Amino acid sequence: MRLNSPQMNIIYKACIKASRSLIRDFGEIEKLQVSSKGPGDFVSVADKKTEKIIIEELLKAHPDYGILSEEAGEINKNNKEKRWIIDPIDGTSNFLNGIPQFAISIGYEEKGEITSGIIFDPIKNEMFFAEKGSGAFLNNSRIRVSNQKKMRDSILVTGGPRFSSKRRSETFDEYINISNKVNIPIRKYGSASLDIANVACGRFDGFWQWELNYWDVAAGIIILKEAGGFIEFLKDSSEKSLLKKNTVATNSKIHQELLDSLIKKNIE
Ligand code: 2AM
Ligand code: CA
Repeated sequence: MRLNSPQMNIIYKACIKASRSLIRDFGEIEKLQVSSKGPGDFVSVADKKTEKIIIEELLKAHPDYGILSEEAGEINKNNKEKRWIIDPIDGTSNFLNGIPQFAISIGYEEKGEITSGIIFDPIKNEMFFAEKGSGAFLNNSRIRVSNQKKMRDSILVTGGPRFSSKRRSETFDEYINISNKVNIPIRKYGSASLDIANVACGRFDGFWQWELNYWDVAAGIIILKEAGGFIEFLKDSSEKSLLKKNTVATNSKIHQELLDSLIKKNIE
């Protein structure tokens, strides 16, 4: 790995260790899909197992650091100065269906700011990582966002509208509006962290998705920033809170144009 700080080493080791068990579990999914019980329970066990390995490994290095993780919630709650933000399997539905598009995402936050992060796709063996001031990398290579300046020539990615969301109709309108406007290709890959990582390395030019959780985006924040991109969280006027991350992440050049194209109703 090209970054060698103690903090990167800790999250790198935790990530690699957890990925071994995750890859094994993914190999079992196919068999489970034909069983009558289905893979649902198995996946939630895999999720918790991966998370346990990550947390154990991290706490071994710093037992007093805070943790916010999708399944386990908060650990060492009082330590808000130094904490890790973890998503053990981002892209759970893909994992559940045997679709190889999911990642482990670990961000490290100091005094409220993410300063290092890893997003690891264990199936493609692609590790995206970055540290504040040191650039962003994919495996051994430095990465940068695309140079695309116009949205009409862009390729975008989104989680799209979620049917459970009260924002469903708005997000659906946005989706249709943007794709119809100038026939911009929009992809829907099902893992928010990998979507952001793929903007960071220039495969996509922009990403948006409403109501994500902090663990979906934490590592992506630093990876995208260090790759020269721009990530922004829009406030929802009904919630007045930044707890749910209404996320727009781009190569920075198409940022304003994408923002303008999203329906701004309900967004301050
Ligand atoms: P997950 O796989 O860890 O649940 C899918 O559109 C992306 O959005 C995934 O990264 C998924 O993370 C994330 N997401 C966050 N909250 C979600 C929710 N309530 N329902 C579906 N996907 C959600
Ligand atoms: Ca997630």
